[in-house]
Amino acid sequence: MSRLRYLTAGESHGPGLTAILDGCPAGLRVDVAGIDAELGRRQSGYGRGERQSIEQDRARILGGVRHGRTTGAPLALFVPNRDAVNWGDVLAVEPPEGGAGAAEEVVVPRPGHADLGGALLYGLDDIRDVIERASARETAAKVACGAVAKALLGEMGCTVASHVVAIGGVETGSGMSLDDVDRVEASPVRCRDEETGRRMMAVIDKASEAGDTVGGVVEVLAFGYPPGVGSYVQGDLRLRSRLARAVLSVPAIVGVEFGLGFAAAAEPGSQVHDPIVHDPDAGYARQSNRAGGIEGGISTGAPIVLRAAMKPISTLRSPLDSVEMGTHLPVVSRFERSDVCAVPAVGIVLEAVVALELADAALERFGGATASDLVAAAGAYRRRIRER
Ligand code: EPS
Repeated sequence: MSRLRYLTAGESHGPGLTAILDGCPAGLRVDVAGIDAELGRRQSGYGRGERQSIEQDRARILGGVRHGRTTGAPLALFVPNRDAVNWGDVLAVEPPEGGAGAAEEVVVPRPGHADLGGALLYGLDDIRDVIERASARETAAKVACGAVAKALLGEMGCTVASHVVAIGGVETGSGMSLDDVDRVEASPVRCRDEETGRRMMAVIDKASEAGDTVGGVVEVLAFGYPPGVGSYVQGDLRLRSRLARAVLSVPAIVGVEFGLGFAAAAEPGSQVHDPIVHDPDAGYARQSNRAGGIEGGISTGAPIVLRAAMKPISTLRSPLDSVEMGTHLPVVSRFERSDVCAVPAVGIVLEAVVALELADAALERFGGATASDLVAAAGAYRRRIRER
């Protein structure tokens, strides 16, 4: 069903990450600097670990773009790992000299990670194989694909943005406009309120001193998304179900809510639903946007608003109890270089997966072998519903 789909491959400390983005219409302007800008945003943020000072993520486009425009062919994207040179033969494709076991094996799973489940699932003696692919490094490939989806949405007048609304229990209110974007981007924790941002940084510092980690909540908004995308006729076509799956595909995301979200469960219906109005020029609209831009699984044309909760990073400098695989002896878990807080960074990843899903859903609704076909069909739909 999917029109725009992507797959990623690659390990955290291998040569790099590869992504294939299939189904992008032809004629879309794609510049590598735009993709790199998104990759740079993902690397920044207060609370990130040492790895980000090694990497300066840059994408190479290996297919699907010619003279600055997509051709309709699949895009092939590659983001090299600068850190790969520091890992010698650990990730070598060929068996190491001295046979298996020449590189030190990881046998103690870290609680909260994919380590134990992955080693059991794939019958692995060395947890390194799990760590490498389960690492959030993979999200760089998602962001590279998301940058292209954002460019496509941009053609339709749609902008996807995000801001951090909570870190480690320090919260600010939800809601943002495009006027807030510069303020958010200037904040080390991507919080639009400076004072709250300082308190968020203090919480991160405190966790760092304690050898601990902190999670938080990010709000993602899509402004200018066309109405009429998604459907109620099958559950998997509902725009919320599609977006929820996309958001929950990001490592460490444990919850998602739309519009009023969980708060709606405590309010009477009169305080939850958005009264409908009609303007002869603008057509149908809502007096408020408590639904978060989606009703009956269909976009309303109001901003799409969702929030995602990220659990604290599982790798702790003061580790939790674990068990050595094979011997079953109780041990404390091992420490693998990590972040204290990746909430600001996950906002960029969430923007990417939301943009990919919204672009895919729009392509399903409006079709188009070229970017301009898509824009024309979305415009025709807007005109049709205005006249109803
Ligand atoms: C990350 C790269 C990783 C981690 C982090 C995120 O690099 P390394 O393992 O070399 O330090 O810093 O990943 C995790 C915390 C995790 O749990 O996977 C990145 O590029 O985002």
